[in-house]
Amino acid sequence: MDIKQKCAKEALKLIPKSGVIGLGGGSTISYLIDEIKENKLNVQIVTPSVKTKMLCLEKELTVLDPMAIHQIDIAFDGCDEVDANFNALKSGGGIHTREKLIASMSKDYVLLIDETKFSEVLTFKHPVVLEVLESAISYVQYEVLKLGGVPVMRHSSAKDGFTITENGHYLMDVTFSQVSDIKELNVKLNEICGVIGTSLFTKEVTKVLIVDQLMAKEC
Ligand code: ABF
Repeated sequence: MDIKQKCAKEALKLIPKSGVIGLGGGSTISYLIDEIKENKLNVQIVTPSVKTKMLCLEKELTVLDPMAIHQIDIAFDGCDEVDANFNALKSGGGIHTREKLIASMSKDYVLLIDETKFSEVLTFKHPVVLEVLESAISYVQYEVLKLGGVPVMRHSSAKDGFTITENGHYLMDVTFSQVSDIKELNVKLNEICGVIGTSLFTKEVTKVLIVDQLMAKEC
């Protein structure tokens, strides 16, 4: 069995029999959707991801608009890297602003990973991605350089130009070679005018499921 599938099977055990749950994007979440369908769970799903929404609708699962929701009991998501203090980078998908909204609404936000994605302290081998307002691109690049980051605009391909998010904004991949205070960095990035959201999650994650090992944040 695929390791992500195994992780999804374990995640299923955390889902209540009914109610509203959050599902993010990524391949592990796709497996979790299969499990929810197969096990006939009577849940309503709220998701930041168009792909996840489509997969759910294809399986005739109920999908709610996040606009109608202000609280979720439990939400599941993938990530690129998470550390022992539950700081996480969710840089690959480019939908982190909407993912963070679902995470913020959720009492429990569980990351589903394999052990290659876990580190004692975030290594920042993945960039911090900023969703940026078009007119602020230059200004944000300038401010990010002052914080020691190296900004590169994300391209869908050289021909197509910059990647545009589902919110109509741009993605800036910012590489940091050294980060002394992760939370402070996130505060500073969020303070830059024109930054809509960062892919660095410093306070939302409450649990991490490493295949079949559940870690919970101490409150
Ligand atoms: C997403 O989850 C992105 O941050 C990341 O690229 C992705 C990885 O998840 P998986 O390994 O399950 O595909 O939210």
